Amino acid sequence: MEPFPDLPGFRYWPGALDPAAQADLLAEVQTTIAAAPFYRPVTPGGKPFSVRMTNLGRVGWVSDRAGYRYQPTHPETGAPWPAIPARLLDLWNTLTDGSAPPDACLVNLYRETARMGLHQDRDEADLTAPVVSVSLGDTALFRIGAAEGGPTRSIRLASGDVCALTGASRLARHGIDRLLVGSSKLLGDGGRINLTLRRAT
Ligand code: MD3
Ligand code: FE
Repeated sequence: MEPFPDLPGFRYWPGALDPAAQADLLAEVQTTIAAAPFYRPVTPGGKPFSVRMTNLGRVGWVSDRAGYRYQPTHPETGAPWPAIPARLLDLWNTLTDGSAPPDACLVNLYRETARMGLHQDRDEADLTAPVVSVSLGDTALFRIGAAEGGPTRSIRLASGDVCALTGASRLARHGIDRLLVGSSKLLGDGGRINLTLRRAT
């Protein structure tokens, strides 16, 4: 569950969700985000992300020319984000035993050429609160290394895999190099959805 001694606090449960649980979760997320369509954020420098995004929860992570932040409404529709489904809150409770509940769930959609450069997640108020990530659909080549820099390693995140970033790994540098296109049939149109549960405020 803590597979890498050089990344203390990185917890990984391959296959945590069986295929039926993956399909149920995906269906609920798709129904829920009908009210909060995927959109393509831009970096503060104005460059569009290749990943499309939406959010669930009291606040959601957004990026635009004004910077990165959490806000209570969808940047294009102005509507509040839909609630985080109970099954995701249950998963958080099971895996983080007793950590205060998440108030944000970023939903990332990767089509075949989408990627995410190496970065740290530091827009949350309490950087000691864990992050929980759930992968659905095509396998991704995930890259992660220590907060201080130095070597990185590549990990395949497949559909149904869950990881939690706690302790020192919470500030790890990480990104998505690419998808293994066609590796899963879960998403009808192909690609990958990643859900990250966070305590943002
Ligand atoms: C390591 N998402 O949304 S999930 C992100 O697959 C993000 O969409 C990737 O990086 C994705 O910020 C990676 C795994 C993950 C999520 C959060 C982390 C790894 C993390 C926070 C700290 C360290
Ligand atoms: Fe991240």
